[in-house]
Amino acid sequence: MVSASVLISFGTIGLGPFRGEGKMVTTQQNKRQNRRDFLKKTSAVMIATATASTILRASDKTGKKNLVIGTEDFAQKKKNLLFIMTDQQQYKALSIAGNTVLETPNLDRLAQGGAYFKNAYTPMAVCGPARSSILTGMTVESTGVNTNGKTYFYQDEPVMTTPTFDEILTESGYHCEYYGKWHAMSNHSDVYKNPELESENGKSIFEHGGQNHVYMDYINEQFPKPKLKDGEFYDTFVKRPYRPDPIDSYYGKSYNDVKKDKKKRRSQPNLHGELMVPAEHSFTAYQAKETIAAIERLKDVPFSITLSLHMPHAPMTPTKPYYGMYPAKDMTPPVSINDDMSNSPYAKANGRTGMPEYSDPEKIKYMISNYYGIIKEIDVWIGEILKTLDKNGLTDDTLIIFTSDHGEMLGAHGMREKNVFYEESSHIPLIIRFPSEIKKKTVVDGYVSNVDLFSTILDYLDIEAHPSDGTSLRDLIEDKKTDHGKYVITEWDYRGPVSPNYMIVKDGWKLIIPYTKESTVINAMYNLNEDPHEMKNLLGKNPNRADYKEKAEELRGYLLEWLKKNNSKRYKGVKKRDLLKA
Ligand SMILES: [Ca+2]
Repeated sequence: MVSASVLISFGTIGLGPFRGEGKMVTTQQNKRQNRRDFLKKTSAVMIATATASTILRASDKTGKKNLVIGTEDFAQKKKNLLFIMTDQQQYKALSIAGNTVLETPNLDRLAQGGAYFKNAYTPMAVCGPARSSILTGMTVESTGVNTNGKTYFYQDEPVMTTPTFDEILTESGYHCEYYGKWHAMSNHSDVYKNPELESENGKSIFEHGGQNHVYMDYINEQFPKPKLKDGEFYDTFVKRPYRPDPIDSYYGKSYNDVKKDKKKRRSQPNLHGELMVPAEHSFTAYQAKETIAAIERLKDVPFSITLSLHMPHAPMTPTKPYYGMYPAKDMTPPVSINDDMSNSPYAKANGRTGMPEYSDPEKIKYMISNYYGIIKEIDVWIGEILKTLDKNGLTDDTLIIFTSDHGEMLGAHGMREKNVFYEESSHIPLIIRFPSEIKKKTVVDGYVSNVDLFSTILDYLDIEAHPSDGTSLRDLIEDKKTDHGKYVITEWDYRGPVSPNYMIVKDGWKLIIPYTKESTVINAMYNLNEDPHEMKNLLGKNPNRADYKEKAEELRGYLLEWLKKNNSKRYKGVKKRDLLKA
């Protein structure tokens, strides 16, 4: 255990600072003011922690300030955490997962040096809810973060009211830094001690778009905005030129053609093509370099560093050499791209009916090519990060977790993005390496959720267990006899029972249902062992659905067990649902 001298009461940490502060504040300015007030309040807590023991300090980049980076007692422990999360990486987008096109040798090496999870799923297939659950080890129903809107400075009701793993690690003497996308409640971010916490325009890296502002400061200095050449447009994300691919609606158009289109907002998922930025200055390169610098700077103190990469989330605009590295003509469209969806609860999901380019087998090849290029770039940078740990003698004692918040449909069922229970969206990569404690080449078949990561981190770093809805993955990693891993549940509660709300997978069977008796959303069950592309719904309108009642009831039984364990208010609705309803 950690020296008692560095422990203080949890007190205010983790509880919404805005609770009981009266009516909702809506303007950005007021939100910022609230954030600053909160930071002032909590800095008093930090000082109380720091004076409790002999303090280790380091200089920041400029050498101007002293950063409190831990205590002497604690530094002896030398167990670190490096948490790497990509955004929107589907399970199959790794060569170790059997992808025969995309090559990810560094991620494969990471997996072979520890535990590789074949059946890891997101808590909920969208950013904010997934990230809030990962950080706190709580289900989506427990955090209350069931939409992306309930993040950053949300104040309508208390959400995400329990501490994150980094808040607990900070209490235990760890130095925590965070690089990349946040997308959770900002009141949990004051534990991070990055040398730079704001962009030049005063945006915190923990507010909406914060990391992008910091990157813009960087790229404006390194690679000023060039003039457009013929056939190029500005990427609305990094404000640099890109050349669209045939899947992009600007393909083959001139700047004058699209000028009148200006009112039509083109968001990140609409952009596909080659980004005209040198590879060494890409967003991924920038975020990876920040992380490498943090490792170098913190090598002598117990650290928790998170690298939360924006990619391979849209825009699908890799730079050269990653653009074209996997030529579009050689890509294979997903088997389910032309699924007729006649018996799917997702017939209209993700605006698929209005976006025919994602069910076009020729056009989707460009998206796959770019997606793979972007992941190849990530893999190269993971290699650089692993080298940095090796070089500094940190490999054995650094727990590395690599995962993604959710997947990407990439044309499966004629869809892009996530938000659904199909494998491409809900099944994610998970690798855990810790050479001093986890055997090489461990493969875990059990079903797990990223809700389990919180307990796993505390367990491997020898921090006292803390209440959560998850369970440490150590039992599965060490192949202990356990019920853990028998099944996994993913939630979806964005707009109530107008879409399926629960997914349970057990023994390759997947049940997908809404959480009320009344919902008109059709039930679905897929046998992934025989139907891996989820094209044959055995329930819903299937005339033989009664043949599958027993299997569907078995899965619902386990779902009810899980809901009961978590004191879910959805228990009764799920129990009453008619599984044979057409
Ligand atoms: Ca995401």
